[in-house]
Amino acid sequence: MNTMLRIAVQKSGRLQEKSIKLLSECGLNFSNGTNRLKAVSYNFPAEILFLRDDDIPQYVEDQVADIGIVGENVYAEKGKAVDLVQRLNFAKCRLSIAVPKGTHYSGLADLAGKRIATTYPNIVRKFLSEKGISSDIHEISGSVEIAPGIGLAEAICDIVSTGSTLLSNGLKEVETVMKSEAVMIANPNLDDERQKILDQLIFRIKSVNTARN
Ligand code: PRT
Ligand code: ZN
Repeated sequence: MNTMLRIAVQKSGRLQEKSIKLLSECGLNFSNGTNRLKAVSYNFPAEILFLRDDDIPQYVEDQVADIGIVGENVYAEKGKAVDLVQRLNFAKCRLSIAVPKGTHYSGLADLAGKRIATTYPNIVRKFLSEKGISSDIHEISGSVEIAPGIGLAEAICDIVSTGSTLLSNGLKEVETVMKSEAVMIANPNLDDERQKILDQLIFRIKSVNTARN
């Protein structure tokens, strides 16, 4: 059996298409079935595993996959024992705190003791504690932007791209917690053969990104 690098890619969603596109620009050809669990490249020693983005850091830590492509926000939130090996220059966004438009806001101190709804409790907790602010963080799994409107929280922390979701929910962005883009993560204990394949792939990604800019 020849060694193959197992690459975890989002099964469907905002990262899926561009992740596949990047790999194919790197010259990896493989059966491109998004409904399948995996696809094997026939001209590069790699196979792609299609997974939910939230699960990818754990699978990479557990060596079910060797590397993966996720949003930096997911990498940071999960805090798994994986390395960020390459920034990928797509899916750019930011994780921001927002409050209802009519709320007076003069700085982070205003968030002390307030309820903040988010899908990213670990990132938010760390951000606020580094600033010496103690808030009440409510983890919710979706539709974070409606939380203030239904009386669940005074503020939210969510992914922002154009800002139109905040606007249409009557919210204003008041703090940027982190900037994010798609990143490649890797298990820190790859064997020599897999490490060599990864080095080759990263070399190609860098060439693709240089050609683009
Ligand atoms: O099903 P699965 O769990 O795999 O996917 P998912 O639904 O968790 O993730 P998905 O596909 O929505 O996003 C994957 C990654 O794309 C995120 O982790 C981010 O790193 C990145 N990304 C880039 C975004 C956005 N832009 C984005 N705009 N992720 C989410 N959004 C959402 C945001 O949550 C909010 O609801 O879009 C809305 C805000 O967009 P604007 O343009 O209105 O500001
Ligand atoms: Zn997800």
